[in-house]
Amino acid sequence: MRQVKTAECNGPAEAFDVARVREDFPILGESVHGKPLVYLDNAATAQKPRSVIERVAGYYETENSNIHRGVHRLSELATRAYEDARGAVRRFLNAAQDREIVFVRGATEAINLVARCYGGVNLEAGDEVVISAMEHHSNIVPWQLICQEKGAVLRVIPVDDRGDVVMEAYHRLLGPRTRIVALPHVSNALGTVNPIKEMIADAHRAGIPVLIDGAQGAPHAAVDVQDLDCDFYAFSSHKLYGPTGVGVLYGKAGLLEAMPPYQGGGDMILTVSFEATEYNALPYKFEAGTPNIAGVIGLGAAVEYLTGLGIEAVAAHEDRVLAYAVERLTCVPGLRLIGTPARRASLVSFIFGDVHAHDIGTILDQEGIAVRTGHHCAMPVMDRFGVPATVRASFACYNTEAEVDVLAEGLERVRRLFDGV
Ligand code: 7TS
Repeated sequence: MRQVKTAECNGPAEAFDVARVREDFPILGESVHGKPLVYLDNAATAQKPRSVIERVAGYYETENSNIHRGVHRLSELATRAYEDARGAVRRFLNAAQDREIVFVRGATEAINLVARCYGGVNLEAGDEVVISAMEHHSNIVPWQLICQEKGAVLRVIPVDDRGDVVMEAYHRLLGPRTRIVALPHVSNALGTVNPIKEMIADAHRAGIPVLIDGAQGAPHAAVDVQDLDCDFYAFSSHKLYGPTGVGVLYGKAGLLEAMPPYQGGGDMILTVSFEATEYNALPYKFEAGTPNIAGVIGLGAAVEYLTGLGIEAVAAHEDRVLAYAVERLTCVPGLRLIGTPARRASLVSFIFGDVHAHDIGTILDQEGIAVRTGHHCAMPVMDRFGVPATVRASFACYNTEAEVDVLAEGLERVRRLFDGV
C-alpha cells in the first residue's frame, strides 16, 4: 500500500509473475456466459489457490479427527495441524505469542467477541465507544448492541469529501469517557487506508485501547501487530485466500486474560462442576466447542501461500493494478469515483451516470466480469456520499491491468445500452 497519486502502468513487476500466480487458482480458468472470468469481487471473498483446496481435502482424506481430546494418532495429527496454523498466523501478524491468536468464525465474530467480552465488563452508562463513519456494519452493530445494553454512547469520527477520517475531529472525540476505539484498517466501501498506527498512538496517549477491523487490511498489507501496538486485530480467512467460516482475533494477552469467555462449552474449560467452572488458558478460553478444524488448517495454508508470494510483492502488484484502474476509470466520461482518499488499497467504488449500480453489475456479468454492487454493508458511507449504492471493483494478487481494460470496455457497453449515460 502506498500513496496513489499518479497512475503507473509499467507492465508486470520483475519480482512478481502474475501469469504464474494465476495458474495457482483453478477457478480463474472458468468461463462465465462464454467469456473468461474477470473476478473483481475480492473484497467480498478472494479465490482459493490449489494449495489451500488440496490442504483442506487432504485433511479430510488423511487426518480428519477432533482435536485436543484424543490420544489416538489421527487426533494427534489434526491437533498438530490446527496448532501449526495458529503458529503460522502468529508469524503472519508478528504477534508475540501463539496464545494471542484466537480462531473464530470471521471478522464479524471477532468484533462481536470484543464488543461483548471487553465492552461487557468495561462499559458503563455514559461511557463512549469511538468508531468512524466508514465502518462496515460489522464494526457498528456489535458496538450498538453493547452500548444499548450498557447505556453507553457510540461516537463517530466524520469522514471528509475524499473519504479520509477527519483527524482533528478524532482527537476531539478521545475523551475521559472513551473506553475503546474501533477502526477499519482499510474501508471496504471507499478503499481508504487509515493512518492506524498514528490513530492507535493517539488513543494510547489517552489510555484507550484500539481494535482494528483488518478484514480488508490483512490480505493487502504486511501487518505487524507489535509495531502497530493495536490491542485487537480482526480478520477473515476467506478474504485472504483461505476457507470461509473461519477468522482470527488477535488480542494482547493481558487484555484477553482479563476478559470473560465469549461462549461456554467444551474445550474452553479446565474443570466443570455444577458449583463452579474453571476456564481454560488462552486462547482456548475463547474457543468453545469443536472449531472449524479444516477451515483453520486451510487458513494456515493460505497464510503460507501469501507469505510465499511475499506480502510486500503482492501489495506492490495490487497497487500497480489499482493505480491503473483509478487512472483508467477517471477517464471514463460520466463515471464518478466515490472516495478519493490520500491512501487507497485494493479497491475502487464508483457510480456511472444515473444508471443503477445493479444494472451495471448485471451488464458486466454478461461480459464475465464479477463486481459487487450495492451498499457493501456500509450504509452510513452511502449516506455520507449521498448515493444509494456503488459499483465496486476490488483486486487481489492475481488481477491484471488487462482485466481493468476489460472492465473499462464493459462500462462502454453499459454506456451504449443506456444511450450515452
Ligand atoms: N469488516 C470489513 C471492513 C469488511 O469488509 C467485512 C466484510 C467485514 C468486516 C465482515 O467480514 P466477515 O468475513 O465476517 O463477513 N466485507 C464484505 C464486503 O465488502 N462484501 O462482502 C463482504
